[in-house]
Amino acid sequence: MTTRTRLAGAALATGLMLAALLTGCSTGTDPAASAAGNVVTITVKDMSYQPAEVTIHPGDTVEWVFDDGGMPHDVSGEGELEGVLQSELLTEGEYTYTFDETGTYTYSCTPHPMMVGTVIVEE
Ligand SMILES: [Cu+2]
Repeated sequence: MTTRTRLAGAALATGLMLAALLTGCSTGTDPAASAAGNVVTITVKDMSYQPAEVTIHPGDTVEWVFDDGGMPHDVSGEGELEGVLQSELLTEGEYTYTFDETGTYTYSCTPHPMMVGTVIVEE
């Protein structure tokens, strides 16, 4: 075997390994999607949380994205999350909170008490 053919063989092997890695990667992300650690986005706009109710798994994170044309809102937890689930008053940007325990959690907007939302955390 000459040096040239050995190099060609190595390049081919590397290509096959890359292909195997890429294939393994794409199939590997699907199980991860159902595992804990997902991020669910709620948009805060039009004087409401959209969607107003989400169901997630323990370890998942909820991200509230504030986008209501300059109208300030917050996320203010009720019950056991009072003072824990608590964002600033925001006109833009986002607030995230990770729910580790199962349960049904409600929150509202401090200046607009009619704005309410629910996060259901279940296995
Ligand atoms: Cu509000």
